[in-house]
Amino acid sequence: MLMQTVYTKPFDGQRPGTSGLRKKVNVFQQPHYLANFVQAVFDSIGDFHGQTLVVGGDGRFYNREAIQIILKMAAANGFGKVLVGQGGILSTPAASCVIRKHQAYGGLILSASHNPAGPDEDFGIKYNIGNGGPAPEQITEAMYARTLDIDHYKIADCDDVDLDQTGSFVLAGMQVEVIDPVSDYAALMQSLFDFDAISKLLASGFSMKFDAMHAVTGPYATAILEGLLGAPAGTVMNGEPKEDFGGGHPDPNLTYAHELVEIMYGDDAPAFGAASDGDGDRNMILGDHFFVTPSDSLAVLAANATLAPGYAGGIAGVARSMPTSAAADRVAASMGLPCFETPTGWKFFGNLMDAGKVTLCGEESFGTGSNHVREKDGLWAVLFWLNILAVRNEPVADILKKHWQQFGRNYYSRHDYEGVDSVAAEAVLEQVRDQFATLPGTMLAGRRISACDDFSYTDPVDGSVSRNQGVRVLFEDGSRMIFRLSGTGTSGATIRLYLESYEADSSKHGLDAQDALADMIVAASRLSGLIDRTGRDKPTVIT
Ligand code: VG1
Ligand code: CO
Repeated sequence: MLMQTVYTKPFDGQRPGTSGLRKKVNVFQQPHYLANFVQAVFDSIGDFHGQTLVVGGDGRFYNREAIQIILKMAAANGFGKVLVGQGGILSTPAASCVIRKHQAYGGLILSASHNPAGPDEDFGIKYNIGNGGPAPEQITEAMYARTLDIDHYKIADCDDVDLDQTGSFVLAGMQVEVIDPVSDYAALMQSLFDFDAISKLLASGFSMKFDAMHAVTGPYATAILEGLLGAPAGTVMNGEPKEDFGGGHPDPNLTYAHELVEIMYGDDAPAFGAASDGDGDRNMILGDHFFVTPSDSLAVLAANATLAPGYAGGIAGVARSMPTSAAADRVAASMGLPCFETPTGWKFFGNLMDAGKVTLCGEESFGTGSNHVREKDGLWAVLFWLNILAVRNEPVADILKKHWQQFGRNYYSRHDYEGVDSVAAEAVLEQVRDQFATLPGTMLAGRRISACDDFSYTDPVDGSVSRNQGVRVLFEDGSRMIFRLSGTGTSGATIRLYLESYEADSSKHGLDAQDALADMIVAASRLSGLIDRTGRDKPTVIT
């Protein structure tokens, strides 16, 4: 078999963002573009000779072509074996599960998560290390450095492989195993949750809907919810993965999952509704006419963790990304557990989990997970909620109301301004930074400012430091205003404004979050000059 060395030139802009390298499909389709990046990954991850690589993606347009290139490059670069999901499919959490279970050296996941898919939309790739989690910043920075001076890559000159039949074969001297993408993951879920109790709940007339949004969770949700747990056919909506995600935007929030939202807020609404994103790592949880914020969901899971068999022995601690509300902190404090605050992105949780410091992690961006894998996990969160509902036998809304009575309510909202001019977006953050010296001690939105900073994180395990992770205005009463630029977009800039206000008084827990935060919202846009600088008078998406 012929191994080729292809001479190439560097491409600009191959720096991985919050979650891998994401670009428009036509950028990836340029000759050598993907191969350059893959070679830069292989050149940055150490000695993997003879080891196993896991490969799979969310099924979006260009997934299959990308996998063919990666398989041939893995063979030429000396991997001993590749495990690839049938049809090229592996959800992000399933890829993490497979890496861990089969002790792979690492994995390449092809996804741009919830970003739209199709020939004119987005594609993405990220590398996960042997613990199953996203490569930490030192490694992604090494990959980026390598993309800047790369001059050749190695690839096997051979035919494409058939990804649609499970089984093993040899490709250019390397073993390839096409695996069922669901079975390892489903077995892991069965080991964590009480499937008998959930089956009984579902058989008792309890109604639910799961919206896979035409993305990767369709086969997983159908096999687990309708197959193993016996939920009626039709429980899973939009369960057929499509290369363009049905033309939709598979981001499980109140704006983009509107089909599910209409059902959950309509007549005869089911008791429980949930959705996941393009690559299966996000989740949205809804009750009958009730929305659970992701920050609250993490707090509820932490407070009720011992109700699920996989966590019956208790949890070691909790971690949340900095912009995520402090609702989980209150639960951790009451349970005497540590709570860590990390920068945005799942890669910062891996060290904490590996060191046994935390069991549950979450982000305000509809991400929740645990140390069962090293990624956030959409279906895992749905099953955890179902397990809690099966034990507590109460409506979702009642569980939240009781939670707030016990811990207080952290009113929370995120306002996204998408597709903003990059210079204007930087200027918004700079305007807030410019006031850091004078703001502390002054009043804003009826609250006294205690401190302002650019969030910086020192990893407690390896001591690495990540700076400039969000501009924060912190208040004495625990309220917060945070300005941050997205690291996952592919065109223009996205400003994320995160707002939080704590309310202990249970007579005031029934407000709409936008009403409860109205004064903070006005104050934040004045403080930052957001409207003038961006020309936008309202956010693109509110979650
Ligand atoms: C966003 C979210 C972040 C999440 C990341 C990847 O990043 O805010 O919390 O970890 O997406 O999620 P950013 O930099 O755009 O704010 V996923 O489901 O897109 O892999
Ligand atoms: Co995702």
